[in-house]
Amino acid sequence: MTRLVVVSNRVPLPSERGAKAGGLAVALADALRPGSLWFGWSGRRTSHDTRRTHVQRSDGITYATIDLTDAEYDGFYVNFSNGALWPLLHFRLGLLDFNADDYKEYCSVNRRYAAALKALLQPDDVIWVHDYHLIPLGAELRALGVENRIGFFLHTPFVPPAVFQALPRATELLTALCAYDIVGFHTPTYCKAFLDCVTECLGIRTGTDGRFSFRSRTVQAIADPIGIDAKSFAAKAEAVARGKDAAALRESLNGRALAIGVDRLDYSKGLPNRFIAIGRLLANHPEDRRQISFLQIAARSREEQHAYQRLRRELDRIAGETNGRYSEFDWTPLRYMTNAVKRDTLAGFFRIARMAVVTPLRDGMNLVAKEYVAAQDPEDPGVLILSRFAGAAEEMTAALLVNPFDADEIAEAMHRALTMSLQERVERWKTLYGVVATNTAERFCNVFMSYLARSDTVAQRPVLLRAI
Ligand code: GDG
Repeated sequence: MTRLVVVSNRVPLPSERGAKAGGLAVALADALRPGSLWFGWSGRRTSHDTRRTHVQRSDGITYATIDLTDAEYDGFYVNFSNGALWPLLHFRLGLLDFNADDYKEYCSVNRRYAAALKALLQPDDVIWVHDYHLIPLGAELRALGVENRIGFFLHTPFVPPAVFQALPRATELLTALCAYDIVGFHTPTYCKAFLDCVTECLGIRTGTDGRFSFRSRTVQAIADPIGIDAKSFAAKAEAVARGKDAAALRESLNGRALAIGVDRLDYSKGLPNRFIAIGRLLANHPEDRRQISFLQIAARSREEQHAYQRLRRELDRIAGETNGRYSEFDWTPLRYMTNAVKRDTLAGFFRIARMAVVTPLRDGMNLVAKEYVAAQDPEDPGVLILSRFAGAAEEMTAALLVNPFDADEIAEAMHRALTMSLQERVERWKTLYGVVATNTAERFCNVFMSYLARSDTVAQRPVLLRAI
């Protein structure tokens, strides 16, 4: 029987589950049936190269991990993946920091992953590689003679040729992507941007069905939006909203409407503009003062990078200014915390919130938008304010869509959410819930797996190049 091998940069080991269940682990829960293998980095750094693969089993799933040396961690993970690829793929060329040695380390770690993984592979395995850290992995496996079906899914946006070509070695990376059988993206827009890059940078004609031939191999590009398990998230939210933490939050609101933002502390998430928008709301609509309390949970991430340190300082400043200016002795407009909150607790908080403000400058998909909708009380749902530049906006058109660069537009959407009739809230929510309950995590996995599994029917399947 075919075995699924999932590869991601960081493997969430069963022993570490708890406070922070990553979106990837949750999304793949359905695909990872007993018998599957999950391979990647252990999260451990060592001062010297051990070249050991650690293997452990839990609930029938095998977890195989390797450690990275400090030099590999810096060059591969911090500098090239997060310092060059992440800003590039989020249209932030001003933050792109390319260094040829880091790129070398990136390629060399991918080579190491390939060698360690090859030793674990069986002939019928299908391999599903995740995210921008591992773009060259497929080509490295091919170079070692691996002929299994290999798919790649990118969790970030993909950029048009004019942006992509700003990266030194862009063509090498694009060529590496063509070593996969399937290349998946969240939205038709990213899928098209990739095909445009293939045509423009590699001079290859691509079909309207997302297929093209490259060096005797057929590559299939697809759009396959990631989702959540909406029903179980809704049930969790309903239960947790009756619990202790939710009661404490509700009590602290004193009858005011809660606006919530939940993001990794990342410059792609548009947090400074969101904080400025809160000030604009209070300035432009004095009648809304004391009616709203904004809670921003922004769990710290990638703290070793300067761009993230600068972001924290900027947010501290704007939050301080806004609260200094508008707070009253018994009301603070903005609560801002950088500690992570438990996933279950978050679900309850989402249910209490009258609106969620999800305004990334760019985002591959944005699962928070989907979680917020799933968590709502169908009788009295809150309002989703969503950036046009989140992948989720291509599906969630019944949200209040805003330009995240325009603080006044975000402020107006917040005012509209505060004053929206119950009927409009219910109508919008019903449409949004329909999307979230249809495009689930299970569907995401099934669609990708149907392309990845070698079968004669693959050729006849409809290719998801249209918006869903
Ligand atoms: C990447 C892409 C794409 C957040 N704070 C806490 C916490 N979270 C959870 C959220 C959500 C997940 O983390 C974040 O997912 P997002 O999709 O919003 O964003 P990224 O982390 O940037 O994810 C993104 C995603 O991959 C999947 O393909 O959608 O575009 O950038 O589930 O709820 N969870 C807990 N505590 C927190 O404080 N437990």
